[in-house]
Amino acid sequence: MFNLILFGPPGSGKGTQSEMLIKKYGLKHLSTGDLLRSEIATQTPLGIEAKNFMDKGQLVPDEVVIGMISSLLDANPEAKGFLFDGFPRTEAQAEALDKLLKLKKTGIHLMLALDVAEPELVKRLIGRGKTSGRSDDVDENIIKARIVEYHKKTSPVADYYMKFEKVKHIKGEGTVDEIFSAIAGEIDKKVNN
Ligand code: B4P
Repeated sequence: MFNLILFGPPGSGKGTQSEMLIKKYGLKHLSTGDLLRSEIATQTPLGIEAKNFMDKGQLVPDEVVIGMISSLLDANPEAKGFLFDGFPRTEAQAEALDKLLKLKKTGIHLMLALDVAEPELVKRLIGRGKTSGRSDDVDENIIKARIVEYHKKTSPVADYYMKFEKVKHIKGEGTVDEIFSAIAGEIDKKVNN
């Protein structure tokens, strides 16, 4: 099994790169952002609760996202590995993920952290907001709140995995293909080691 975390601030390209990675490596894609948006679209109680947080640029409570990931790990026993996109986003989520994977006698093999400067993040998200219909992408104040939330709660997650020497930084600015080839290079090094 090969389990990968794609990490980075909002708009760093996690979703974009994940689409290409799952095709190349056949990993099961688990994007908490996509899962939450699908709960919102079908107006489930979980989606209605999550929307309140997402529309303000805040993280959804840990127990909600950990529960979603736990059910999906159980529902995919045949997966040859998982690509975690946008999860874990807090230290509590990272600790819970480690426990869940340990129960399955596996763990995280690599975290790839996409580094992108803040003005570029804001530019990309405002650009996406013009076409995506995502309510968290249209207002610059909400975008900035998401970036503040990232620095406060999410960036410590990289320090958590750094302790286990699992983190590689990738320059997240450049063309999508250039970034993809840097990411694939790190995965191939790890898999062939
Ligand atoms: P997510 O859905 O995870 O999305 P994101 O961080 O906004 O974007 P991503 O990094 O995937 O960017 P993308 O590739 O799309 O989170 C949304 C919200 O859900 C969070 O704010 C939070 O409220 C909630 N949530 C999700 N997971 C959670 C968790 N675990 N715990 C609690 N709450 C959680 O790229 C963005 C744009 O840039 C696109 O338009 C793309 O085309 C463009 N782009 C990509 N690569 C580019 C490049 N190289 N050059 C130029 N543009 C590029």
